[in-house]
Amino acid sequence: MDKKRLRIAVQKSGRLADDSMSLLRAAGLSISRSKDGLFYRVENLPIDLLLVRDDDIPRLIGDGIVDLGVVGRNVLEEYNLANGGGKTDGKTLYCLGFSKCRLAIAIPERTRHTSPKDLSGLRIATTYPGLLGRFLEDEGIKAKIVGMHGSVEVAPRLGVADAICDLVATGSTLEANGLKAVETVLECEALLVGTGQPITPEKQQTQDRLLARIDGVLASRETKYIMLNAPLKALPNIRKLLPGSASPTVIPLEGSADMVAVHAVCRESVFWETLEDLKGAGASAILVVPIEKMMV
Ligand code: PRT
Ligand code: ZN
Repeated sequence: MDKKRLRIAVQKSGRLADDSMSLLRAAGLSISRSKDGLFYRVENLPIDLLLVRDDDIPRLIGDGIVDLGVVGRNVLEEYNLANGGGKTDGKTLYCLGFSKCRLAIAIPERTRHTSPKDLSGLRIATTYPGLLGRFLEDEGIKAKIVGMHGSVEVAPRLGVADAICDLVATGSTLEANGLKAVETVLECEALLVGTGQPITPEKQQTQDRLLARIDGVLASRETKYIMLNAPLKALPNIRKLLPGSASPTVIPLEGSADMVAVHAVCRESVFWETLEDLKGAGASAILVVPIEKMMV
């Protein structure tokens, strides 16, 4: 691979893969597949993508093989803990908001649980011994960590453990195995991670450009453009109701001296309740439209 090209590791297939590629495409990267499926070359920017298993991403970043990576907080923090925490730890640049889940401790449904202390003396099966160990230490609990490589949810039924510590999204896997989540160890989502180390000026320039675009993509996902008509006298109230918008544009309406059009970029979600409140305050012809791209 060319040393002048920025390298980004993304998951080859799995829960992070599609959203990672969509984010990069939304940032304007035109990506073409290679024959071996390991590298993707970006045609319009000096960037190469490395398609790997998610567990390898923190090491690739730590070893400086790639400059950036998209990985779950659970995988990054577990790696950092296993490696003693230090200079080669990946540094989080952005929380990307997808692949959300939590690392939780779960016990059989019928077992009583009122506080973390109830976990004392239990055997807890997990593929995250570092994160579980930190949680137990922080809570002052003595429990046995049973390291597993997968299918942790069956451990209690097999008699290998009394509890598990695993990722939970909808909770249906726990339910299917007669388990209930009782403690949260870590809230997780996909992260954009960098090396925290200096890179060549060419790569830095590419990285800065990419990060500015990712910033724009993330901001535009939350942001909406609102347009409405309002009586001039209702303007102070309407301004207060517009979520996350500091200075809306107010435009006179042709042929009606006491009505104006208000246009605003709202940096927070716009709910039906907000629209109802705006209407209640006198607004009419309210339009909420998504923003495709933005650069601030
Ligand atoms: O092949 P590779 O090693 O790259 O992928 P992988 O199989 O190790 O990981 P993958 O693709 O399953 O998950 C990648 C990342 O997605 C994880 O590291 C998390 O950060 C995030 N993520 C989000 C999840 C889940 N949601 C999730 N539900 N990772 C795993 N699960 C599993 C969980 O382990 C459990 O078995 O799904 C089950 C629970 O789901 P619910 O919906 O039944 O609660
Ligand atoms: Zn994995």
